[in-house]
Amino acid sequence: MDPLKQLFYEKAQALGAEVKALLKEKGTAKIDEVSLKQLYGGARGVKMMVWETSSLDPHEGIRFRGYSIPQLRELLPKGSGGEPLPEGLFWLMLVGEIPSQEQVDWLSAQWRARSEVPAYTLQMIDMLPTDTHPMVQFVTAIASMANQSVFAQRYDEGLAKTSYWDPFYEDAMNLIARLPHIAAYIYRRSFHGGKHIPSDASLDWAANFAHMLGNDDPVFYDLMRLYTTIHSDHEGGNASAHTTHVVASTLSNPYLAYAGGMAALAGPLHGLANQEVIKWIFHMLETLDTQTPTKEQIAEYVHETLAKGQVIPGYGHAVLRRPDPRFLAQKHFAETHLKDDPLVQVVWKVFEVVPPILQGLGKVANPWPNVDAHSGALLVHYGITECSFYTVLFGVSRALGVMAAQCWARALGLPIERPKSVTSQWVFEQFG
Ligand code: CMX
Repeated sequence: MDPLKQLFYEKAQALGAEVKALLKEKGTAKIDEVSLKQLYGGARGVKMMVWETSSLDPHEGIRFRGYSIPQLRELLPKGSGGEPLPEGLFWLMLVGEIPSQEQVDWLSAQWRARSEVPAYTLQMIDMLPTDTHPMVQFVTAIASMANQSVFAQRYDEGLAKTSYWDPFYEDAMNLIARLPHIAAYIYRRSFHGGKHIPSDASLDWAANFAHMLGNDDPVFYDLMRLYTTIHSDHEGGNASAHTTHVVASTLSNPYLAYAGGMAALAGPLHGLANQEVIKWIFHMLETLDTQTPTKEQIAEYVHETLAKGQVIPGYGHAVLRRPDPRFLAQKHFAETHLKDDPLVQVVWKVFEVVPPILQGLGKVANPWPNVDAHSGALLVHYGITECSFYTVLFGVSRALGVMAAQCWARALGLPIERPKSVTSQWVFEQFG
């Protein structure tokens, strides 16, 4: 058994035994209540699932195994430019320990060794029209790999419930290893005439991804390390994580579960917002006929967007009640590396203008920017200008969190998810 798998097995055995004992003693203890508002309001805040890898506080933002993003930027093993290696975050999410440099090097090598994408998957991508949205290509490619699922194969052969976690871990590792290759393939075929760039075995997972996209600037390597670290996980209730969780709970294989999660990420209220933000900014600049709009001009454009009954993309959040630390991490990166970039400066001006306007509407729970408000401007600076690809980048990163979390779900033997629904007729009979 590989060292990470062995460590995970030991941790999972220990927690599994503790949970079993707790459930035996206090299994009927109440942890939450559900209001009518929550019933009709997307179950906001209802505590109804276990997610081991990260936890989201409305005011502090995301913590991965208890560590904030600034702490991770300090403590995780780093790439050449000083940003954390996503390999380290995956290790931390899976086993709850900050890994050593040697351990992340081992993981980089593992993912390199597992990275070969089936030829038929690439051929299948090539069958799609080149103007197919990159997220559609991505979901299709991921689902196509399901017939290589170790989990599905072992399940067919007859797998004991206590062993579900083992082949799930194998699929998770293979899937994560392949994703940058699939994403880069989609990018190069969609936007660079199919001129693909071979992988560089000397690079870590995120730097190699940057390389295959077509930019070998070491600062871009570092951006991709940071980007894939901060987008990886946002506890379990967000749409892409929760969808992956529900699908995996049926014991559908990890590829299909993650493809389901990516279909959820592709919605404009979730991951597609990173595409929408940059489209909205470019449309604003075109409408105003300037690359350096004043705050007054931006405010006017924001009011126009709201008057059309549309949302301001990149602002608001279902849980957060302050500027997203993932936005702030990207802002910090931009302040260090590209503070004079005109588009970045527009993003910062929008950050000054939008919150008071949204606050003034009196109904927006969180007027602050989320993760998607900043990423596009950074990507444009490094030549990734094709915004329909942005959600694929988010998706590659999200695999780290949801796959680690689902390894835990299988190890803890979490059952098929099946909450109770009610009809409006039932609601009125009770409360009308
Ligand atoms: N612009 C304008 N109005 C907004 C708004 C925004 N950015 N954010 C929320 N509102 C509105 C809602 O549409 C809702 O209006 P109605 O009552 O008229 O329907 C009202 O404010 C209350 O909504 P909320 O409780 O503040 O927000 P929700 O929890 O329902 O939704 C979210 C959260 C993210 C979907 C919402 O803020 C939004 O649509 N933001 C813009 C899209 C976006 O950036 N999504 C990315 C989120 C991060 C991610 O998952 O990647």
